Amino acid sequence: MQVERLTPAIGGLVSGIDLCEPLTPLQCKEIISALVDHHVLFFKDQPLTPRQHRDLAANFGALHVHPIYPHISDVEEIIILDTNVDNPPDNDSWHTDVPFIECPPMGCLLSARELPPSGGDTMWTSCIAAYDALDDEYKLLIENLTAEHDIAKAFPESHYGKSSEALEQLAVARKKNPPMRHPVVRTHPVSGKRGIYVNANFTTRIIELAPDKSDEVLNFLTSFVARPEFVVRWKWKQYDLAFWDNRLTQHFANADYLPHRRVMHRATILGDKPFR
Ligand SMILES: O=C(O)CCC(=O)C(=O)O
Ligand SMILES: [Fe+2]
Repeated sequence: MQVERLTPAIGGLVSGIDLCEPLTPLQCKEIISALVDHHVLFFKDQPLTPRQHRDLAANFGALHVHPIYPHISDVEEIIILDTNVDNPPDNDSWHTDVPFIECPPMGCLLSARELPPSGGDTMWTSCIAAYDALDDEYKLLIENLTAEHDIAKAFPESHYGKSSEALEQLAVARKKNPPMRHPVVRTHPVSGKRGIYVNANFTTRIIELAPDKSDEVLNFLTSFVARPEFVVRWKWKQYDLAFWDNRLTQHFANADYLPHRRVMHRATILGDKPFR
């Protein structure tokens, strides 16, 4: 397996490995080590079936079943993101996945199934590189803060509650997933590096700060992480697979391709409880 660095901050293009075949323990170790180093890995031409996709992800931990997104009928761990004129894309804002649970995902494996003729690129940013670039005074200011993450902010009724069944599912998901608190700055459990762990989609407030100050800090941090020098942008081909470290990255899916359709499959690997 070889890894080509795509930018100084983030991104590795992996070659020399067939993910449709079962992985050896050594290959799993090499992938995790490359992931921790590069934050997001890209593998070209990996035509996985949903079961192969699930089994591949299961090498790296227990899998999450999403409370709202639809899944493959007999493979509940594989989310289907099928966006088109009737289901417009809404992942065009910077976020980390599933921060509303106590032990948010360590990583996600996203497979491109059907793509528009152009557009639909995805970007990832390194929240470690962003944290490193803050000045010391700002690092001190945010060091011991705690933020709240709310599923209701990212999955509003206006988009996800369009039928009575959908509304009911949303109500159940919200009840099961009340707002969750995590440190604003978390330490990566493998590399020991620190990074910013608030995002525009899910984070509602910083509990130690007055509302105005909380908004100010959140607005600053959630726009700072999107600076181009922390970002890698991927132009998908069918059956490309991205594996991102969801602990200290955020991603943004460009929503520039309607009226064309775009279909992606995602497996979500559970992680540890964030710590300072
Ligand atoms: O469709 C994409 O490129 C990414 C969507 C997304 O945010 C996700 O799969 O978590
Ligand atoms: Fe996402």
